[in-house]
Amino acid sequence: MHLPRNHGFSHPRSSEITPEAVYAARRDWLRQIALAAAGSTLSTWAARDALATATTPALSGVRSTVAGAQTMEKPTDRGDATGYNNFYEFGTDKSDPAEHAQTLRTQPWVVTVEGEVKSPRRFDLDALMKLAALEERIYRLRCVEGWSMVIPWLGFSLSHLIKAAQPTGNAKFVQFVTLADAQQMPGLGSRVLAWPYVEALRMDEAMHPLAMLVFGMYGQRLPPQNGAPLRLAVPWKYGFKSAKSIVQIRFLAQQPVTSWERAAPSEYGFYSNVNPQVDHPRWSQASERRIGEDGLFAKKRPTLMFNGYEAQVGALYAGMDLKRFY
Ligand SMILES: Nc1nc2c(c(=O)[nH]1)N[C@H]1C(S)=C(S)[C@@H](COP(=O)(O)O)O[C@H]1N2
Ligand SMILES: [Mo]
Repeated sequence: MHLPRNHGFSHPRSSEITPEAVYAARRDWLRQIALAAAGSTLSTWAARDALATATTPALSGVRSTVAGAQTMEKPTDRGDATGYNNFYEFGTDKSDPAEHAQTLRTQPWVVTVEGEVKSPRRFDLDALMKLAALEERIYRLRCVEGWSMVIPWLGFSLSHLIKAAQPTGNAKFVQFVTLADAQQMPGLGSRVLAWPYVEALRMDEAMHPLAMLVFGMYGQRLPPQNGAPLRLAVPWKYGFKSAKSIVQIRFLAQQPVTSWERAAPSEYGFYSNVNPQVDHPRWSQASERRIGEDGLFAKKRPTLMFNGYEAQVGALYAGMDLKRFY
């Protein structure tokens, strides 16, 4: 699993027990129950998912022409992408976010831009969404735990927001601070991470056109469990860099410590680039399971350097020792 050693929880271990296979079996079982209940109740996961899909506002974008933004792979089923999540503010089980995030209040939503900028600013969601034309991009997301998905995201390059923010010449890093509201987020009662969840990118990484600010997926606004109303998608890095439900963007002169580095510095580095040659201390990162390729017998896929985006982003790391800067 994703959790550091000695964190005080008893969790199933990584890859061997294929948590996604367990999840898939449970999901199929819940679908059976939902069918049996035949609409008489909304208490099952499948029925709730159907309702959530039906009530999430539509969103559309033009097909992105950014190089690398259109994998030809088949997108993961929406139900899997919205039912199997990591969003620890709502709990550490994969089903917790879908179950507990539905009450997240995303309106009004303000994002403050601070730190090394010409002048600090506040953006409401509408203002942010108007900074550039929305695009659809189909990116793989590779979780450090060994599973991956293919998701049609809606948003635009983070660089548009960075340009609007007018960082000063001192800005070398961008930090993303996410919502931490104990009233809405039951997971904040746990000490598994220090809240708020924070992530960061080096400035040139953040300016890369593939680094995406996301407002929607599958032709709709983001569901709460996927990080509504705005999150990152940084496709060449492990999933935990893609911070959800962002409320603050800070430009910094010094490299900040991220939540996962703080929790377990020997397991999670600042860069977190997908790299099949650098193992997690407790498991191999050489292969992955694609969610939806169900079952215990589904073949693992080899993990690609930079999650398959090496041609686009490799130059950002030229000359760096990626074993040291993991
Ligand atoms: N605020 C916040 N963002 C987060 C996380 C989290 O726990 N809290 N989990 C991360 C991890 S580990 C992954 S793999 C992705 C999962 O995104 P998805 O649920 O949309 O697939 O979100 C990332 N963003
Ligand atoms: Mo992850």
